[in-house]
Amino acid sequence: MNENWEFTKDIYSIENNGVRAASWQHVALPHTWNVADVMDDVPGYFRGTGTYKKKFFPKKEWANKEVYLLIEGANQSTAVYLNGKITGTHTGGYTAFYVPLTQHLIPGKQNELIIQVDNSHDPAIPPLTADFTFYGGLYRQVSMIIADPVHFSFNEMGSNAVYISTPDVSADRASLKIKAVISGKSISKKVILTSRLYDAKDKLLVETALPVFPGIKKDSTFERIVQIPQPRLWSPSNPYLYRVVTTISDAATGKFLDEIKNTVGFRWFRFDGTQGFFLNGKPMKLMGASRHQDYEGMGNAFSKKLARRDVELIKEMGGNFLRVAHYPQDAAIMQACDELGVLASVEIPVVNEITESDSFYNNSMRMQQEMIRQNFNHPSVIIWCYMNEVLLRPQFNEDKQRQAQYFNNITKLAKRLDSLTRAEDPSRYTMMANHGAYNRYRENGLLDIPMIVGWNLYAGWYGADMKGFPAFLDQFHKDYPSTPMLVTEYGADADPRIRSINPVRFDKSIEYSTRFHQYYFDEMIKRPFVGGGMVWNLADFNSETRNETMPHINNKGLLEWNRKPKDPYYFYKAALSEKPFIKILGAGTNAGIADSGNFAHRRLQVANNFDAVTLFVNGKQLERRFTDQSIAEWEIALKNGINSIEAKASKNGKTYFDKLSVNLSLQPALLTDTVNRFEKLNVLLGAERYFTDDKNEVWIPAQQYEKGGWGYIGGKPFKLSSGNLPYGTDKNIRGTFNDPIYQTQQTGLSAFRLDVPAGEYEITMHFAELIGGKVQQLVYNLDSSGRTEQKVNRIFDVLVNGKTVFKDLNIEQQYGIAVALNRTIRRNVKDGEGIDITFSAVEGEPVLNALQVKKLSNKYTTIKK
Ligand code: GCB
Repeated sequence: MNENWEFTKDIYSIENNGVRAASWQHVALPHTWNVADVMDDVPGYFRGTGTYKKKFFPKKEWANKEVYLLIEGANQSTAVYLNGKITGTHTGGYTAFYVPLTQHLIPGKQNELIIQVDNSHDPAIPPLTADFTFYGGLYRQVSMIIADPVHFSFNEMGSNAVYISTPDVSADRASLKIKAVISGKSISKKVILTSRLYDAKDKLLVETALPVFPGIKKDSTFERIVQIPQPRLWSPSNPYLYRVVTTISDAATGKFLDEIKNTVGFRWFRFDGTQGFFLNGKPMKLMGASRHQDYEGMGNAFSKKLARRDVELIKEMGGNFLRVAHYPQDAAIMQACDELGVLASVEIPVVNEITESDSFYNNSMRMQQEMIRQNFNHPSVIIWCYMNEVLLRPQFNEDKQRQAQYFNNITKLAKRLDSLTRAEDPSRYTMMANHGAYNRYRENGLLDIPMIVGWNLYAGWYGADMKGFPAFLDQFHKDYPSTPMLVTEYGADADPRIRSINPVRFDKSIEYSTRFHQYYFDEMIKRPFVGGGMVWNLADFNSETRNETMPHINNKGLLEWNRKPKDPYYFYKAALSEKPFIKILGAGTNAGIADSGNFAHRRLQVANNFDAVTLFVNGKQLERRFTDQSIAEWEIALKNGINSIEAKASKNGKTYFDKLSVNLSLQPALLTDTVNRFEKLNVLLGAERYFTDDKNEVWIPAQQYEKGGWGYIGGKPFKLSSGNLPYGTDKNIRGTFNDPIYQTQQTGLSAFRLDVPAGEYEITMHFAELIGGKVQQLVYNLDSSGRTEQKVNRIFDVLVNGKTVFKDLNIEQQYGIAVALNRTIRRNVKDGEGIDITFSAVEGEPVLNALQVKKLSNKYTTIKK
């Protein structure tokens, strides 16, 4: 049912026969209506009702059947109408559900299906707030099921009504429990319920048959336990899957009525407070990442194949764990985990806060139950989680008594969810993922409820110092020595366009993030009591309310939004993969400033799992370096143009290598240099990072002017007085995708001078007013503390070689706050004249955010030797 739908966001009323829907658009499923508006500069995205409409032609024979729709995911409230009559509703955006159609179906005629999906904020439905986008739409597959009147139940919370468990598993024997729920308005005939177990080669191992007699209650449960000697065990290194096929057939005629196929894996596991995790009796550190269902250009609506690719990427990295966060995801993800051997936890989206209402409680409980039943048969799943950072946004801060009651209500809900989970599935562990406010969770009793305590830890990112991470782990373990723990999140933003030679926290550079991951990984490996760690996040993802260098995107991914690996991904591959691996990391940046010998210097890292690596730069062999924390490092010198880099290492007599070619555009230190002639320069003022823009231009940090060179004269880098940013702002700059060009600035400069040789030049100045206005309060934005910034008075003139370019420029008044402004001019420059951009204040301090200078021709050139 995925093709040929009509869709509208216009108001469409079923009762009034579709009155007012003005425009319909032809769409195919999966579909979301928020692909574009989550990326624009206008805050917010469409959160309302979308209507989907489809005509279909049920066959005449269906008159004797029961017909259902299976909707695998619709965010977040759904109502289904068939031929104008309501036939089903569902609440919650992340679990599948069946909708009965039989009652209003007209076989042998054209029927019309209308599905209305609403993604508006609803205080009764989790998630209420979160650091991800609540895309609306019918964003997973929809199918129609035509069933015999006697069938496996459709009333099992979206599950397939056959539950497989393995109550006892050892290397010698395993028990297999098959529980099936059979339905049928009236089972008027005797039927046979059969289950068959096949091995991976399709050999039938066990068959059970159970007669079911007429007159049983609707939705009756039947159970069978069988014993399997010497089972082949399921594990990440050998994800061996058996198959269980359960059928209903007519006892008299043998006619087949319904069939459900499941896979089954035999494994046993346990978590231990001091020794971590054990699978099939052997210790195993769980290492992997969390995943959001979100993809560049597609939002949450994409194919099962692409979903599966994410699990493959974890596997290729050497990971053995996926935290399916913060909500249940496409069935293809869980299937891939089973097949590829990736252990998993799954959770419901109770994130940040709760609503103290029965409806919120009930929705949460039902979501948890739907999640468990729908994912019950996956051997990869070992943990059910039900809350993430639920104390992040404590309500009632002004009324401590009321707040205590609110906390108490959270604890109550946690207890109910935990008991429900243990009752639904005694074979798995329960978990909550908490943020670093240790005492708040402890005092509210939340550390005593789940079987595993998960911690989302960001010391060295949101918290000042990375050392806070091991300190936190040790403290918790000291206080709760027998409680198993996982590091359910850790990560640092890495904007793939930003590089740094001296990385610092919050510069958003890839280099800082790689260092962060090396440190965290090492600290977890050192501590057996840490069951494992899940990087936040596998891939960059959309969070519409975020600002920062890449507005609307959380850049903590090991992969970019389109799944291109970043350096930290390769670090993990080196650290985790058992196969030999060697990879030269991004080589920093493709731009640099020459030293007197016409080379640019930088650090080069090679991720690898060898003891030592030899490096060749432009054919010259450098010193062999030992690998430390999966990375070997050198200081290298690169020349202008193409540089070839090769890294080599050997193991057991075999040599492995990786090659990288870096096309460096080298900036002469002296602009009069006749070897590296000045061609162009892109400079970020007030920044210490390198940035590659959407035209593939590389921007380098500014420097102070020295004779014969280039740079600013006077002023200082813009720095917010509050917050943690090393420089610049995290405001979204309107009118550009290249926010980092505008987010930093030199304030109070008197000039920017370039001692370029004679010629014709194009000069582009970039400005943005960075101060003023109300800054939105977002926990996740690095520096947006909900403050209102006082406007600054700033009026200045800009002259280039004595000629006025801006007179009385008042950026805020003329263009607005955080709006990109650029101006391009051309100038003929005489020999010895250079380019002199001067700033003179009328009021306040002049500013410059970025500058581009490009040589167009050598018109006035008189080259001096
Ligand atoms: C967290 C949240 C997650 C955020 C992440 C971040 O602790 O659980 O939803 O995306 O931090 O990047 O800030």
